[in-house]
Amino acid sequence: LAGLRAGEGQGTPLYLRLRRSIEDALSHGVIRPGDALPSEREIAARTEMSRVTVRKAVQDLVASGLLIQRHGSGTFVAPRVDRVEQSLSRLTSFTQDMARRGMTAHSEWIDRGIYPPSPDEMMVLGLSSRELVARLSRLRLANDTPLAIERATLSSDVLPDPGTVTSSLYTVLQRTGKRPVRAVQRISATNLEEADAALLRVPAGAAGLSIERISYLASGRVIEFTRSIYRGDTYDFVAELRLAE
Ligand code: 16G
Repeated sequence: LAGLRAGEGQGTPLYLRLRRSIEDALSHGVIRPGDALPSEREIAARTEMSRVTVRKAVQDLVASGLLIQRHGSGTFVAPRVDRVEQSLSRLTSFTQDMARRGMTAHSEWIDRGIYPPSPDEMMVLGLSSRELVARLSRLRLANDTPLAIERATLSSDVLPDPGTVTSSLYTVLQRTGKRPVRAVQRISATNLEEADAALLRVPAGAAGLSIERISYLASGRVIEFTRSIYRGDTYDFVAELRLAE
């Protein structure tokens, strides 16, 4: 904490100077991921700033995801999420991907139900407006860290009761012989909107990867249309390339 005194910088609001000092302490490893921050009162005493100023600096850093607050136990430096490397040549499920890395996959449901299809769902899944779709929207977490938001749509013939999906969608599809064998995936850059950023616990506007996956059965029928948002700070997609003929 010795390095936490507000830095120089005439004209810069005090809370911003304190915020920068804390950011510097973080980037220089003076305080590390998982460390507890001293109490507001203690920081105020050591930096000779008011508690209001200290609170504002801390709240700013909480909002930007660098610090986290746990009720009753204080403020901590957010744990660092190691980047996840994801192969682009294998068709796997989130649960499988995480298990392979020794992590446990969890989902928090955003929505799970049967709906009339939207025009793009009709087009991609080859459905008419009289048919219905199953929508599964989930926040996907690994070891309690949110990594992605996935919004999957399947025809309701394929998944008449979305309630049967409690953990892995692909495991449920496997049981009914409808696990996809091929998929086309499009990845593009995006800046996270406020609501998605809040779910993923990153600052609004942070970098994200928007991924569209259309999955097929061996027969060529489209089985799944998924639109996902992955955190840009945790994912590396890796593809193996071979010399073109
Ligand atoms: C992957 C897929 C998603 C699929 C999910 C099933 C992307 C980019 N990829 O995350 O399309 O629905 O796996 O996972 O979204 P599960 O079997 O663990 O539910």
